[in-house]
Amino acid sequence: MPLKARDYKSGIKPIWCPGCGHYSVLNAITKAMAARELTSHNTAIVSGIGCSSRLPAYVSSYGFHGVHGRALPLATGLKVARPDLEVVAVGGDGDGFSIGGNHFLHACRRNVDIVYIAMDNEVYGMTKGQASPTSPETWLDGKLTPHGTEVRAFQPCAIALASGAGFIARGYSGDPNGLAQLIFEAMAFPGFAFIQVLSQCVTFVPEQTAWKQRVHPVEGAPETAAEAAALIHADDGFGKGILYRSPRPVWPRPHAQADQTEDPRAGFAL
Ligand SMILES: Cc1ncc(C[n+]2csc(CCOP(=O)(O)OP(=O)(O)O)c2C)c(N)n1
Ligand code: SF4
Repeated sequence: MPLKARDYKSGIKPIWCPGCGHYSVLNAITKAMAARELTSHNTAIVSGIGCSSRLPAYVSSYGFHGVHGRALPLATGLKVARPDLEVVAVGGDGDGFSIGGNHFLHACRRNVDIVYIAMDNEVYGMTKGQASPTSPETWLDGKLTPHGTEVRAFQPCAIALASGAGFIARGYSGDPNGLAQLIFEAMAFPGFAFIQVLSQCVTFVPEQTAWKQRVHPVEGAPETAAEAAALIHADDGFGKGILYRSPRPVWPRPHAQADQTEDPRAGFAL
């Protein structure tokens, strides 16, 4: 009998703040898992550290709660070793774009067949509200950035495109059904699929509840990278939907797998 979204919940109660956007991302992931008829034993959710990175504990699947900023190398290694698994990396903007920023660039360019969901609340939630790479330049926090960050915000979708990602989408925690559809499409995409999810932190950036008035569907369906670049640069950062979808060969290529005839540990005294 097909499983329902609720069947993919682990039974561990999330400890996120009431109203945190990450609840909706969890719901969207389990909806997408049900729609794709995944099982607990053919799915692995991998994370780094942060409020968002607690998510694997809440899903009934294989999970790995790793080291801060290292969700993508963990997910990459897992998918290369176990291509039969649906591997989903999750985490926050701090985890993925600050300490993990270099891994993000290389995951986009390497094109291993994994899904990466960055739950972007433009702040370090877990460590109590410091600015992150995606914090707006003018974001004022009286104690920590009293004059704003005075640093240009990181643009995850533009950087994903420039780094070679073949699937780039933006979702919103206030639209869990739309987000579930994007995750479904990302899982179906052959190659690295990146979704930036605007996922509000109601505790440290309560003004993000106004995002619901700002999000809008993206205009257009770009077919080339140049068209996608134009769309992403023209967008105000609140356009949700698929910004780019263009498959290219995934890594590892079939010949690389065929060459691995010997146990790589042979010769080592274990
Ligand atoms: C190596 C290392 N550096 C710093 C930290 C402290 N730390 C834990 S979570 C975090 C940032 C979390 O922010 P984000 O990834 O945006 O997730 P959120 O909590 O907002 O969901 C930081 C800096 C750590 N755990 N390990
Ligand atoms: S601190 Fe922010 S990100 Fe963390 S659980 Fe609370 S609302 Fe969510």
